[in-house]
Amino acid sequence: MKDKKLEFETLAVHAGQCPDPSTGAIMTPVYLTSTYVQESPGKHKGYEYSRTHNPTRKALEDNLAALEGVNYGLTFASGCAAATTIALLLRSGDHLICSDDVYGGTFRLFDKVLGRNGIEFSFVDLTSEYALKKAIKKNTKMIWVETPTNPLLKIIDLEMVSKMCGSKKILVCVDNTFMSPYFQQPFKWGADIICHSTTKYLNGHSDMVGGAVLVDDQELYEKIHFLQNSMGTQQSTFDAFLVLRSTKTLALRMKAHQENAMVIAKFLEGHKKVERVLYPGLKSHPQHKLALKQMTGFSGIVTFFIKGGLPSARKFLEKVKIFSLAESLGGVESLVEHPAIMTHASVPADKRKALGIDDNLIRISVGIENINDLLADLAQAF
Ligand code: P1T
Repeated sequence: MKDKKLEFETLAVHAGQCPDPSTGAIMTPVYLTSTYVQESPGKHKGYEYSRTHNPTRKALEDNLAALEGVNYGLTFASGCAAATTIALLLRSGDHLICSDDVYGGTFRLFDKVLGRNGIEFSFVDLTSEYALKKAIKKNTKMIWVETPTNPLLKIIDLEMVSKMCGSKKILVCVDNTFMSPYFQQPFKWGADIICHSTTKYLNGHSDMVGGAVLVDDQELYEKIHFLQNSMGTQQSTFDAFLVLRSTKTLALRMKAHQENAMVIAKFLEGHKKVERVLYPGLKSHPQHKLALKQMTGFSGIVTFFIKGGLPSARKFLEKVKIFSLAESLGGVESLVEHPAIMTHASVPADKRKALGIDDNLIRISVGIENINDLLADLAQAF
């Protein structure tokens, strides 16, 4: 659904949904059904089997498409299921260029699963226009951009990447998980495909796992839907309902995440036990200006290097009380984690070292609790 007349907050509450025609129920029902009765063979109401289509999932898909400003949405069992399905647009012998700093599970999927089945992958520092240009080959079919990257929060210039790839018919896929469409809409900068781990900000309540793909082009949508239906990578109906409920408060939550994250980033920047802070909203971030250009906010993830190496990081992570030591991000509760041992353990140690995912690196997902409690918790953990 593309409705340019309505503002983001209004679309978040209403897009893709209307009161149930039979009861007036304001919330889209959870259509827990695997099949749909047909009047005559092939004569049905648009739904045949729930792997292919489901009304609850459809409401969420239309809602997310409206929020990203495109025509089509698809939802998946997880962010990784979404990535798998997109990457399988490529065939054996095709080449995909991926940002060098990405979620460890995305790296593992490309390097250890799809890479072993004939698709060629290069992991490149896409903050460098020169590096991207050099990496493009005759068989390059897709660029995979995570921006900000996980966990180092590098910003990749979406306009630069899209301009370079557009003329060469290379698809640009942007993983928009860290920003959510509230703070970044990659289609505005020329991306072809957007994906999300809806497990994170879109759902925001840490009670499900899911993924989404948003595209504007009908042919591309049909190709991805064909793959989804063939492989069975679709989102479960109940989990789709949970995300649909959650996007209604996305704007409110994102504002709260960002407000707290900015205070925490500044607190960390001034703390004597902190070596360096990475947060796109800080003037000290190497790409702060680019962040201001392509994002409308900075979201809630803050990364920092603690003084004293792994022992010091371990001590800090064991001492937090309100922050929970856990993988994932984007929920209303504050989380903290150690990328080298947790989310990015599947990235080989030498690659982590080259990227700068050091043993004293800590990643925080700032929740929406009261900022004074969060600051007090961090202060006591140091
Ligand atoms: O966990 P899943 O829903 O399959 O999503 C994978 C994924 C995709 N893209 C990004 C940017 C992600 O951060 C993730 C998952 N990330 C974590 C679990 C994490 O703690 O970083």
